[in-house]
Amino acid sequence: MTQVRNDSAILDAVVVGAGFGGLYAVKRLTDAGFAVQAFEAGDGVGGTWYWNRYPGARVDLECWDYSYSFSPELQDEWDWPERYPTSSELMKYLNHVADRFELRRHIRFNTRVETAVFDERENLWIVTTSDGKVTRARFFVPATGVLSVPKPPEIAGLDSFKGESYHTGRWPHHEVDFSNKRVGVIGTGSSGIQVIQALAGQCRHLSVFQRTAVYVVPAKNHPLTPAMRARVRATYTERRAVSRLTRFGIAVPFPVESALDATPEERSRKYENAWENSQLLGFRMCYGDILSNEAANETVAEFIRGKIRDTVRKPDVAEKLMPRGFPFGTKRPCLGDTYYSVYNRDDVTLVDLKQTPIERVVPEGIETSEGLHELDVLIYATGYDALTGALTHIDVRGVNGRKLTDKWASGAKTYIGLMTSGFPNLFTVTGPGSPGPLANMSMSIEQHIDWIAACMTYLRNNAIERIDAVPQAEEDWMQHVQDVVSNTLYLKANSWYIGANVPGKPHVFLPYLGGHGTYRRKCDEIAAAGYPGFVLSRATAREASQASSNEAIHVAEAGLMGGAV
Ligand code: NA7
Repeated sequence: MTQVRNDSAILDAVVVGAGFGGLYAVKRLTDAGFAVQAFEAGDGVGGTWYWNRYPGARVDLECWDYSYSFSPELQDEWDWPERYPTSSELMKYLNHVADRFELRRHIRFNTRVETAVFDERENLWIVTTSDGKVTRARFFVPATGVLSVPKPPEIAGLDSFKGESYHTGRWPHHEVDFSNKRVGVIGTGSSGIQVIQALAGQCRHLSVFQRTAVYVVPAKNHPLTPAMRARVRATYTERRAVSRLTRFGIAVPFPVESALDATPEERSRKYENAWENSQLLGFRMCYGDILSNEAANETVAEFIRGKIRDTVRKPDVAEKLMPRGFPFGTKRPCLGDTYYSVYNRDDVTLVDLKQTPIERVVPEGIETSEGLHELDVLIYATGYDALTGALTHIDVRGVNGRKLTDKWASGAKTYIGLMTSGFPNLFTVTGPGSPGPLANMSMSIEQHIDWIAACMTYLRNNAIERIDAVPQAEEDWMQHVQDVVSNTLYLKANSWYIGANVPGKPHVFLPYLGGHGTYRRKCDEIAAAGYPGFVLSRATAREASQASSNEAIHVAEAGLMGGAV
């Protein structure tokens, strides 16, 4: 493989994106001696955090877990100021990473990847970008993120609004002035909950348009002192090692006890403790069956409804804020220290769209079935075309010119969340079929990229030019993904995990719920066994046509699918 880097040369890999995934891919692959070109649509690094700069934006995992583990020096030198870093703090961190490891020279900014076509004769990906250039590389590694293509609301009249409007996932890079303005927020997922808390009291009036009430648990965010940082650093290595083997990729063991075996008093004590000392996974970690038994789940749901009743002074508003109709945890719970109390303010109105649906956006604001809500600023916190959107927005074509969008028309399929058959040498990062968003994302990203780098090294060392997933191995893996989720309550919610938030998107549960640790072990076993479930080929198709057949090294059956967790 050549090490030369220019547009006409053949590179080892094209990476897409310069967020957590893209930066680590550049670092890991160049360290392994590969020639890499990354492309990033934005004018800087940051990925999700580059685009999500709305007021209140911050990560919902603790900084200790949501950060790179590959460099002990980086871990030691970076001082997080708060338990849950803001988007601007995460941007500082990722810029520091890019500088410290000299990654920018491998990244072309302001450049969007438009097409990626697999050349079967040469076993190369031909990548065209928005600057009109063509790049050829052996491997294509789209680290495009799980939540990077914003989903607009399907509401009539969006363009008619005469005020300012913003999507949380494409927030402008200039300061937005809300003072003395009437602001409307559509959407009450994690982004909406954060922006609502940040804007309440900072504008003339805030109207929240809620379609589905969600479970919001306290963030208990706080500044970090040097002593707190020192305590974590004293056992950081062990903490990371434990995290790598757990279900969610954080160092908290998953319990086995049932909520239903505990007395109401015991449960109440445990839930009060989770409420007071919460983190995102706190309630899910109280008992082993919160995510698998409806009655157990309802004990948490009712506890949180009780907290809403206690906090929100107007009973009719409290009632509207109570999540019902889907189990706790099956849509991502949100974090918020002041969310419910926001509704005690006179300058905040909750509009329940279940009772009074939006009819259209009009120049003056939003018209619901009960009348006009006049607005100066409209914020769409309406989510993303998650998991597949970023990849299907690139025109990707594999063997026989087949489009990825056609292959995934009835649901995305991958083998172990890393390759999709018929698209050789394309590695997905935290994509469908991997634990992705249902585990610590930064740890999932490192695990994926480490696996990909090791695989590419193996191929290089064995003079193998092409790797593809075996279709049956992929079918078996996706069946396993469905079997695991069917033992849980996750299918009872219309979540973005299942594609239910995007009209017309096939309803298939895409993340692998077997747990980060189990998944990591499966991936490692497959690599150690010489990549069963993949077909590896040494000669190019061109050489093969001369030599009468492509020298396939093996087509192994996966055989590692059993043992759901
Ligand atoms: P989410 O979690 O997908 O939330 C989107 C919200 O927008 C949700 O409340 C939706 O209601 C609402 N929505 C979407 N379309 C509409 C329309 N047309 N009308 C009214 N309301 C609508 O996205 P977020 O950005 O908040 O969070 C994404 C992830 O980022 C989150 O899970 C964390 O992992 C971080 P619905 O529930 O569909 O009724």
